[in-house]
Amino acid sequence: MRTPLPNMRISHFLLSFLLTCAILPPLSSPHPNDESCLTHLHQSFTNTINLHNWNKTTFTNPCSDLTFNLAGITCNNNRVYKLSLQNLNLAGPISPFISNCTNLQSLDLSNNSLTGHIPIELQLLQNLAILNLSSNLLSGTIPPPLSMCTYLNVIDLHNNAITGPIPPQLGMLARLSVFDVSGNKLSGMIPSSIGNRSGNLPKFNVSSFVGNKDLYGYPLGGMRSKGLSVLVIVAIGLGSGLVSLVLSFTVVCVWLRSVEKKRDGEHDGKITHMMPEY
Ligand SMILES: *[C@@H]1O[C@H](CO)[C@@H](O)[C@H](O)[C@H]1NC(C)=O
Ligand SMILES: *[C@@H]1O[C@H](CO)[C@@H](O)[C@H](O)[C@H]1NC(C)=O
Ligand SMILES: *[C@@H]1O[C@H](CO)[C@@H](O)[C@H](O)[C@H]1NC(C)=O
Ligand SMILES: *[C@@H]1O[C@H](CO)[C@@H](O)[C@H](O)[C@H]1NC(C)=O
Ligand SMILES: *[C@@H]1O[C@H](CO)[C@@H](O)[C@H](O)[C@H]1NC(C)=O
Ligand SMILES: CC(=O)N[C@H]1CO[C@H](CO)[C@@H](O)[C@@H]1O
Repeated sequence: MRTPLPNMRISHFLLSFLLTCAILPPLSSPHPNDESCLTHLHQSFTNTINLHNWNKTTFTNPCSDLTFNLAGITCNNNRVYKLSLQNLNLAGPISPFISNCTNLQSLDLSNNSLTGHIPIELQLLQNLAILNLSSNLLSGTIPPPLSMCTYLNVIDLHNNAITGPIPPQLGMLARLSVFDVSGNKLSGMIPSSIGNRSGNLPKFNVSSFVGNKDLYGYPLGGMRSKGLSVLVIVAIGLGSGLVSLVLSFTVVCVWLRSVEKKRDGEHDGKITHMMPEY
């Protein structure tokens, strides 16, 4: 009776193996949030010709080996963690459902033709470290709650049509090392939390802010604002008014004098004429 031992071992091993398989999730389980995220992104873009293999079937399991070649998508631990969709001629708005890609660390949609505003829902991406939306046609304002993404290292929004002020809250992002909002339509004073950062926080120079007509304050020039240009216009107006006043006064004076002289001359002549000759 020595044979049962190995048999028992084998059956024990088989049992535990089966148990493990039942308890652990399958190797590539699809994630409903990622599916929702990709489906809605795909729907909101109006030119998806360059999004190779982006279709309903692949969205259900974007991180499986079979659909490994989903354009621009990188996975980690079976979740979408990087979207690199630059230079793809994408148009249309950025879907707010982007926030369902909850493990996203890097979002690069740069150099496309995206329109609309920066979705405020980006604030829900708690792991977001890199945000590059540069060289698009985005308008609207920079959402202040972006400061909720505490891991943000990079905010690159250059070359868009973004309006409004720079939210001072963004200065709270301790890891922010690249900040570029050049070439937009931003206005108002650069908050010192961003323009003149204190302590060891990475500093941003002029190149981060240039090309925004109505933006002013350090490190851009001083009050290059509307207030000053209004003053200049008033000064020019007052100055030219004064000059024309002096000029017309002089002309009138000269004219009056010449008239007076003429009269005096006539008078003198008459007098001379009427003078009795001795
Ligand atoms: C989706 O793309 C995958 C990968 O290219 C392909 O195998 C599949 O047939 C496509 N499905 C549809 C519905 O187009
Ligand atoms: C932007 O994308 C276009 C193609 O759409 C490409 O020709 C150009 O080189 C890209 N620019 C940069 C700075 O990557
Ligand atoms: C953002 O994208 C643009 C265009 O693709 C690229 O030139 C730039 O270097 C990127 N910004 C950062 C901070 O990597
Ligand atoms: C920048 O900050 C420093 C220290 O907080 C301060 O002394 C300085 O006046 C500030 N510069 C400007 C231009 O605001
Ligand atoms: C501004 O800083 C960037 C790096 O953040 C650097 O490449 C660039 O040369 C600096 N520009 C000026 C004018 O100092
Ligand atoms: C499952 C899930 O997180 N759904 C969210 C996807 O994004 C939209 C827009 O932000 C939310 O409304 C959903 O709750």
